[in-house]
Amino acid sequence: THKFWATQPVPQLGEGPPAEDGYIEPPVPREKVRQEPYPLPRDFEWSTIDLDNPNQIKEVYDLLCMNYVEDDHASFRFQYTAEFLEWALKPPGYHKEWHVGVRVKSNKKLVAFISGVPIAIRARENVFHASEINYLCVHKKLRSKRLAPVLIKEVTRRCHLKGIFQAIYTAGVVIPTPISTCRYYHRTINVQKLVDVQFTFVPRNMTLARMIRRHKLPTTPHFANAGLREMEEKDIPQVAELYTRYMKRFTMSPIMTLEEMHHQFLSGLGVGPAPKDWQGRRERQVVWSYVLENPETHKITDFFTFYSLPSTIMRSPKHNLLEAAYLFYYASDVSFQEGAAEDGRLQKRLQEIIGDALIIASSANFDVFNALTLMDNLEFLEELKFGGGDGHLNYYLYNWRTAPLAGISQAGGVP
Ligand code: YNC
Ligand code: MG
Repeated sequence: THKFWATQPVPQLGEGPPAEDGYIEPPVPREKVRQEPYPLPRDFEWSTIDLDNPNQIKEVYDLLCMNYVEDDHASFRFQYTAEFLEWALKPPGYHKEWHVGVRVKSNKKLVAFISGVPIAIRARENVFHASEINYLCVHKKLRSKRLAPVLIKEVTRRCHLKGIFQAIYTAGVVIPTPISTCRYYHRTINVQKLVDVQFTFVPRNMTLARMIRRHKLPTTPHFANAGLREMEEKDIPQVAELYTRYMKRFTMSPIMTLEEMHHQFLSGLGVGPAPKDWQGRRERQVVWSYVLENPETHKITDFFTFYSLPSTIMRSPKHNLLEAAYLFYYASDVSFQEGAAEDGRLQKRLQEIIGDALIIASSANFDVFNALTLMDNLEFLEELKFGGGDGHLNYYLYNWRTAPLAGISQAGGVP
């Protein structure tokens, strides 16, 4: 039983599919929304975090770095970088009021956080404005005191004040009620390191040397001399068109404006010159975005993106940072060709472009490349030697009823 979630406008577990898609609670006019923040236990106070202030970004970074999501074995913990948080939490139209902190009154130490950013979502045939809720975190010393429900209610109140009554969020835990559940897949790049830190193991019928050979990647992408290049400002209109059309393949996807695409794909590129001959990476680079431009027509036919999200390695004497890349959005115009999804043409192209993403990630010294079982990922995961992991990610909608969704896109910005 879920004492808190039973009180919330979400489908309850085992409820069965609704007769019709739509909200659970109707929207409320601004003046009817609760005007005062929810009460906190007496030693704590609310604090809206100013992410334009590097000191405050650092405070969020420190909180998450020590207290955020770990794997089931407490071996790895996400280490979102300051530049990642800036990218994720300041998209076009963001509200600073949705960056909600809790501090200890006496010494002002930040001990909890939750955030929302605006997003437009299409779920089946409905489009609605929502908030994407992420980075819910309570300091390890304050766990199991029912602080999380207070944070959730407070961010909900602040969304309501902006006229937003729906939300999307993901979590490893199962609560009422997932609309979709995806599994993490991992493509080993640095075999030796991943074995050293016990992220992966040498299977019984294998040797380390064979495993290294099996995962070896070329140093130059397949499309290196056939129109592959970094995405640029001028590509955004074509990328947007490709994105919007490709996303129709899925039951749910974010709807992005040109400005939002620009933010998602081209901010967070880091500093310094682009890597030469596909080797290395920029300093503080968060997102990698590439297009395939037809050399004759100059049309953008494909694009793919991935982002960097390292994890702290908690129990290795040799290494303390796992450099992980995560597949983000991609699209191919091959999917618009009659019959291409059925006769293998789309599959082949996806294997080629995501294969190039792996090569670029490897040249940028990532240790592992992760992807979820969403979008068209099942078309290439096996062929490209990804292996299923033990992590799952559940997708949720707040105050929106719809039957479980098979075949979703990336649900928003980032997990
Ligand atoms: C979770 N991840 O079930 P019941 S994901 C939602 N998402 O309630 P307490 C969660 N609810 O079951 P703790 C949740 N985890 O009794 C727990 N809950 O109804 C529920 N971990 O609260 C739980 N970050 O304060 C239970 O638990 C109640 O002290 C228990 O705190 C939980 O960002 C947490 O995994 C997660 O920092 C803060 O364990 C803490 O354990 C922690 O006693 C490590 O809470 C980091 C971590 C979660 C990452 C994420 C998405 C969050 C979505 C929240 C829901 C948003 C709803 C939409 C709001 C906007 C609406 C509009 C408009
Ligand atoms: Mg608590």
